[in-house]
Formats: sequence, C-alpha cells, structure tokens
Amino acid sequence: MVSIRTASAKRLSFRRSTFIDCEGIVMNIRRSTQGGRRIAWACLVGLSVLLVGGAGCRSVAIQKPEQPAPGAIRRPITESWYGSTPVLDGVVSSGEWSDATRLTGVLDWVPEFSPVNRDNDLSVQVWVKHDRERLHFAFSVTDDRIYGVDTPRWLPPENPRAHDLTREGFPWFGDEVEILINARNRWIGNESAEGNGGAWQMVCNATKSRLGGVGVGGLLEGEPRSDSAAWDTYRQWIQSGAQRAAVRLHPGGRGYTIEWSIRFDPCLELEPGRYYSVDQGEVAVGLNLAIGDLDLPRDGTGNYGLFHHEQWWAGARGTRTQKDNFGTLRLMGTAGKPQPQDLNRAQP
Ligand SMILES: [Ca+2]
Ligand SMILES: [Ca+2]
Repeated sequence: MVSIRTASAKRLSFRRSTFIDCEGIVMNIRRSTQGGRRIAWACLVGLSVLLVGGAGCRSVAIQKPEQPAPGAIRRPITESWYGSTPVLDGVVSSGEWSDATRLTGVLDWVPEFSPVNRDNDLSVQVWVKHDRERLHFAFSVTDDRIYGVDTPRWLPPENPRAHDLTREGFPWFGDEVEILINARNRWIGNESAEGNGGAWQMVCNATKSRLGGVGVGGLLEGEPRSDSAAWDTYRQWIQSGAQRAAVRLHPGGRGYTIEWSIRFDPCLELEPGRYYSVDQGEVAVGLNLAIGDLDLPRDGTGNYGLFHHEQWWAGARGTRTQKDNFGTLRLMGTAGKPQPQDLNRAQP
C-alpha cells in the first residue's frame, strides 16, 4: 500500500514539475523580442516534442481544474520536504518557499457552501515544508472582499457573540484558513479531531486572533470548541508559541498572506508521548485544509452563517472534518525537495 502510494505521489510530482517547465517555455516565447525569435522557435519545436511525446505534460497543461463531483470524497496526497526555516512575517519573500511543495486551489477543492467559479473571487497558493523542529505552511489567498476591512463586521444570525474570543464565539467567522492534522493517521469511525497532539483543528483568522484581539489577524482555538480540554490545549499552544502565525493583508486589498509554523512537539504526537522527528524518515499523517470566505451577508444567502465560501482540500461536503475524510501529508524526513532533473531520472 505504501509503495503504491509512493509511486502515485512521484507521478503527481513529475507531472507538476513538467507542467511548470512547459509553462516556462511558453512564457519565454511570449517574452522574446524580435532579436530572440530564433531561440523562441527552438523552444517552440522543443515544446511540440514535449506535447507529442509527453502525455502527462499535455493532459495537465490543457486541463483546467474541475469542481469535484457532488458526494465524491477528494483524497489528495502531498509531501513535505526538509527545507530552510522561513521568516514568519506574513510575506512570501523571493526564494523563501522555493524548497517547499506548492499546492493551488480552490476551484477544484470541495465546496461546503457556494461553489467557487472564479479565481479572483477566491483562490490560494499553499506551500508546505519542514525543518528539524517544525512544520511550516504559507497561504497566499486571493479574496475580492476582506470581511471587517472592505465590509462592516456584520454578525451571523446564528450567533450575536460570534466575535467573543471564548468558547461561545465563532473563531472561523471571517476570512480564514484552517489546518487539520491527524498525526496518528488512524480513525475508528466517523469521528473528528479530538483536540490534542494526536488530532486537531486550528484556525488562523485574517482579522482577529487570540494574541492580538478583534481587528488583528492570527491564530485562534479551533474545534472541538465544545470540549474545554481541547480549547485549553489549543490556547496553550498559541500562548507558548508551539503554533505561531503571521498574517498580512495584501497591499491594495483583495487578499492576504498567512505564514503558519507548527512545532512537532507537542503538535505532531504520533503515539502518546512520542512526536515526529525528521530522523524517523518518511511518516504519513492525515491532513486537511480549509479556506473560508465571508463577504457581504447577501453573498451567503442560504448558507450557514451567511458564509460565501468554505473550500476544503480533502473530503466531501458535510463530512470534511472527519478524520476518515482527510488527505495525506508525507513528511519526508531529512530529504530535500527533488530537483526536476531528479524526477525525470526517476521515470521508467
Ligand atoms: Ca516570510
Ligand atoms: Ca472575503
């Protein structure tokens, strides 16, 4: 099972890198000046060979992301490679995440509320990697209206205390990103995360936080809020820096960037008292990601909390917080991200 998954993940990685190469050649042709036409034609011939010879390249380059079929469970697999430690400042600086795996969404992610039809309504680039101590994510979110900045801080009909920073509040009410980890990568039935180092669900809201209050983006205790032990654990993780995040709204509006860092100890507890270490090599954990989008109340007509969108990397509508709906994150130990030539060499 592991080898099948590994082979499948390698194929996906190869296709992704090939896609980038093809895209690069097209961009080069577009940018070439009159004096560089000869080089451009050489690239064009090369591109034709790739399109004819490489079915993987052709299928990925031409296909647009499609929305998942209703009821289908999306089960993506991705990798986190060993890389440099990013600076948590809410800015994806040049080269800072080039050694990370990059994911994109959210047209083809799972819609909990209204489906997304345009990238400029809601889209995201996600990067993931780790160093010796911590798992790092970055999210660059395009969102055409930032709740509480471009809109009033309106309240949902379900909860007039949505912005209380207590267990009665709605931590995810706003524009937000959620990370869900199942470190044990096991489940019994249809249970969701318990809210401990074995499995958890945390929130990073663009405009409110535990450390900065309402108006300042950052981490908040996630689910299950109904469990005071889970809430206390999450709060302790935020206050101790076991999880840290930096949020910055994009200059000129229409989006925000989150950098989010998670310490293996205590947040990736593979077994009671035992935490992930890169010296273990490859370990697969359960992962889900959510991008929540609140705009104006009228944009969410008919949806819970009048949410406009909530797009999920893995799972299915209505069950996406269950551990059995998560995708897979392969933590690759001390291995760095393979370069494109390594991936080409790995193909049969
Ligand atoms: Ca940064
Ligand atoms: Ca929004």
